[in-house]
Amino acid sequence: MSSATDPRDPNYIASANESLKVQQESDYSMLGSMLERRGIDIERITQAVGRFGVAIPSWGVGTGGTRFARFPGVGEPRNIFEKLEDCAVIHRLTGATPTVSLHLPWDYTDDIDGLRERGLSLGLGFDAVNSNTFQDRPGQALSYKFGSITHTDAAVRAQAVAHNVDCIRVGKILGSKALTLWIGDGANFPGQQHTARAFERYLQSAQEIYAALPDDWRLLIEHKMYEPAFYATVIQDWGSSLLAAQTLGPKAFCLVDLGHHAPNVNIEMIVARLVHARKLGGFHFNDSKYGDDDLDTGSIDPFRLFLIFNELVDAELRKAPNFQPAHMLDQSHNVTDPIESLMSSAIELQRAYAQALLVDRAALDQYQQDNDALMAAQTLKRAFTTDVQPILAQARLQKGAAIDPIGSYRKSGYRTDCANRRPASKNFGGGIV
Ligand SMILES: [Mn+2]
Repeated sequence: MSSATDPRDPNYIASANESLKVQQESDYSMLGSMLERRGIDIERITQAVGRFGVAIPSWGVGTGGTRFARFPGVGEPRNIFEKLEDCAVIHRLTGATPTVSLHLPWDYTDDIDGLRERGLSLGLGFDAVNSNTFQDRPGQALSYKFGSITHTDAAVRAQAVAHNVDCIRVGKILGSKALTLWIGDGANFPGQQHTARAFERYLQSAQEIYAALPDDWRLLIEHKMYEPAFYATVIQDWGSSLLAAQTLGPKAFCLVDLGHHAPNVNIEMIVARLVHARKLGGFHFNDSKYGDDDLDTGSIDPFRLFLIFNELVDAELRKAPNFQPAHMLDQSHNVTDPIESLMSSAIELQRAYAQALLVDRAALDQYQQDNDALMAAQTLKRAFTTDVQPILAQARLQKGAAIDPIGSYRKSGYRTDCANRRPASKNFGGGIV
């Protein structure tokens, strides 16, 4: 496409920002005055927001689906190289998504070096590699129908371990520093699986994967309450995840996918406990109403997202040991343009972060000390209800990203351009995790 309409072109973004700049400066200055009266330096918050980054899941740029159907959009990326192109658009417009999280085998290519180079040339790095032993690949020797690294058959376990070790190999070439391990293993019926032995087999297999990790890598253990196993899963909750991480060693951490809990579970409390245990490895951000809905981050319960970030900022400020959580999105986009959903989600994370930075922590401490429940809650609400939009836009403007990412993207015609040069493929793989 021509550089005049290419959303990846700095000149395009600069010209899209031109008409919005005056209003933005005015809004930012007004918010700056309001925050100053609360003893907050707006520029400090803007700088912190500008440093915040979240990884785009490679599978997120394609339309997802449900177990009923998938309704593909136009101009969808057909391979990992095209997915990177879309990720670059998201990053150029938001300035918030510098890395991509790959999923193997969906993203396998014979040209891993070329992939790294392509990422570099687009200004993208590679975050955690996600292994997949929850489905069979064509031509695969043994099936994962009854489990992978916890399977009763040692040969199936060995095959699944080997796949994870191969993910580490690919990740090393790309510059990744983490492997995310989520398994679909579990049982659909009471009695189907010996629950204790299945967990022991998990630890044994995970130990083999752990042994293949380079010293500067992390193993991120992702728990999930149910699905695809509907009675019990082997790594069902943060307790199982923490037990596994503590058993495996210092490179093993727990990953919290917001959708992988029962409704109403207090996720911010789980985050606080994992910070305490020095085992919070990272997040898969999304939102949900009923289960693992994989809806856009912040679309259903932005207050919960804020409360999670409140714990993260608290840990950051008190310099909690081993605290370097990875931020990744993990969503399925069924009715929206995935690029728009991912941009909006990255911005929602920055919003929650900015709001959490606004919490008057000295006041909160005192209210907690005095058992003043009402004022403690009000202190959080005051931060949460502050409209930080001008801060988010300013952070983007300072980085050469778009004041209005979605508006600028729509005007660019990027999707139409993709539709012309990426004819629909019938072979586009899965997108639900
Ligand atoms: Mn996940």
